[in-house]
Amino acid sequence: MKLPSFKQVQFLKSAVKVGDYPNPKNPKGELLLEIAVAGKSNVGKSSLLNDLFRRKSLVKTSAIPGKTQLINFFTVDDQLCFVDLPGYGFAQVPIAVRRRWGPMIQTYLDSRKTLSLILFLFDIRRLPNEDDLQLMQWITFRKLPTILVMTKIDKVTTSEKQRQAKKILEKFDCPDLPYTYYSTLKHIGRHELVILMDRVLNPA
Ligand SMILES: Nc1nc2c(ncn2[C@@H]2O[C@H](COP(=O)(O)OP(=O)(O)OP(=O)(O)O)[C@@H](O)[C@H]2O)c(=O)[nH]1
Ligand SMILES: [Mg+2]
Repeated sequence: MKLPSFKQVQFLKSAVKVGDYPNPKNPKGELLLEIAVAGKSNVGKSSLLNDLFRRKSLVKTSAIPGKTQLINFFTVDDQLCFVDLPGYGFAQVPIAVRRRWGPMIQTYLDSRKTLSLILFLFDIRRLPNEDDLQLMQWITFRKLPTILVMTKIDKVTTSEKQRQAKKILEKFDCPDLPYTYYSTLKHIGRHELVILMDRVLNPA
C-alpha cells in the first residue's frame, strides 16, 4: 500500500462501540486500510497526528492527560484511515472513564479488520510499566505490524535518548521491533516515521 501525500485530511467521526466505527472507502469502493496510534495518556498521540497531518489543531490535544476519550477516525486523501485512540493508565482520569477505556481499546484492536499498522507511542523519559507491557503482548499475540515511536525527545540529550531507547526495547523484550524518535515540539521525526511506515507496510 502506497502512503498518501497528506494533502486532504478529514476528521470522519468519533466512536466507542464497534457498530459505530465508520467504514470509509476509496473511490474504487474498497475499504480503506487503517493505522492506529496507541499508548499511555499524554505521550503525545494526538499531537503526533497533527504533526503528521501538518495541521495545527485538527486533532484535539491537552496538557491534561485523558483528553482523548473516544476513538477518533480521520481519512487521508481518500486512501488511508488514521485512528487516534484514547490513552490508558492515568490515575487522574475518573475511574468510571478508565474502566471504559481498556475494553474500548482492546475491542478495537481485536475486531478491526482493516487495521494494518499500530504506531505504539512511548515517552522516551519513561520505562514500560504493566499497562505498556500488556498492550505490547496483546499486539504481539495478534501479530499486528507495529512501530514503536519514542516521543518527546526534545526533553532529553542525545546520549540519554540512546540510553533510554536501549532500556525501553530491552524491557519490552522486542529486539526486532522497528522504532523511531519523534518530537512534535521541535518537528523532528516526521520524515523518518513516514519512511518507516512505508517500509513496514510494504516489506521488500
Ligand atoms: N515537550 C514535548 N511535549 C509534547 C510533545 N508532544 C506532545 N507534547 C505535549 O504533551 C501533552 C499531551 O499531548 P497529547 O497529544 O494531547 O497526548 P495524548 O497522548 O493524545 O493524550 P491523551 O489524549 O490523554 O491520551 C501536551 O501538552 C502536548 O503539548 C513533544 O514532542 N515534546
Ligand atoms: Mg489524545
